[in-house]
Amino acid sequence: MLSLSRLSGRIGLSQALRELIRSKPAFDESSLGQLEEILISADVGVRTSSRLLKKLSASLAFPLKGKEDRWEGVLSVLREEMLDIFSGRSRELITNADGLTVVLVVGVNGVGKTTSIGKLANLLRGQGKRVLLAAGDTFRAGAIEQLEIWAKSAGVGIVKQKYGVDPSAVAFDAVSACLARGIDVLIIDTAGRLHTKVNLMEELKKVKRVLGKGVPGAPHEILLVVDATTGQNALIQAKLFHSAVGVSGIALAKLDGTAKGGIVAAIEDELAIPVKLVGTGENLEDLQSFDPAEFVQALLNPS
Ligand SMILES: Nc1nc2c(ncn2[C@@H]2O[C@H](COP(=O)(O)OP(=O)(O)OP(=O)(O)O)[C@@H](O)[C@H]2O)c(=O)[nH]1
Ligand SMILES: [Mg+2]
Repeated sequence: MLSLSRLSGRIGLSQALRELIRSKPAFDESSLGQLEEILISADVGVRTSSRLLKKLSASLAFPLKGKEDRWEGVLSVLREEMLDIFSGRSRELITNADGLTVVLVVGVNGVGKTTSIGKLANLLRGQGKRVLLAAGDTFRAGAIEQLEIWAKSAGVGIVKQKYGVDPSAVAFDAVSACLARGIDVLIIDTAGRLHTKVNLMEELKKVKRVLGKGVPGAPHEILLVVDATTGQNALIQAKLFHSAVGVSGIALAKLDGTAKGGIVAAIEDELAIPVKLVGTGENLEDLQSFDPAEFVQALLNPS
């Protein structure tokens, strides 16, 4: 598994920082603009980059004098502000203390929902939880079989119906099955949908309503999967899914496939939705809890 700290050498921001520092060891006012460019090209986003830059300008008095390690000072201000962006949000999966926890997984096509569900089921089962998956994607050919393969690999059960069935019927059945079998966590797969398609968003709202009728407070977690390689587009998806169904956590898939990764900071800064899980590969074990300290270190580590 690729750990977050091992990502550091591959993240564009840290590479670009290294080059900038090498070419220009003294930090001056023009370095601010160069830094901003680097942040934006690493997907940190315009708004969040300007927040970081503002903080930096406010804490540095130009011209900087004396110190040999001025970049160190700059980086420590950046790290601190970046950590502040991630502070104050719980990254634990929300669980239902009174019984069955229901996790609804949503997102646009192909971002990594089904794969992340398989990995999450494995993670939870490893923690001793009894997990069941529901094949709520009754639309895409092969989706049910794909989830069955993941269920088998993770060693958990699955509830499925035929293709074309209303996903909220699958969700309702799955809840009944979980209650009958004393399951701890139900994870529901859904079909990929464009965040701009109103009728498909309505379908998700219906799944949510039906779940709430089956178990009080369900779905306890609405996990939006976004693809780290799509950059700023992930931000738009998160905004629209959040306004439609209320996203409680983000799983950032394919972080291994991008040299950027700054999108995590943009999502948290602009939307205040916690990134809870990070996918770093296609295998069962390639999912980890998101650790902001480790991530910021990887992002802003020029050595
Ligand atoms: N490298 C890498 N690939 C991933 C990761 N997560 C998912 N994938 C790959 O992304 C592709 C799509 O994954 P799926 O899990 O089928 O995505 P989905 O969102 O369920 O897709 P739809 O159901 O069609 O909307 C597959 O080829 C996965 O192997 C990841 O963290 N890293
Ligand atoms: Mg899928």
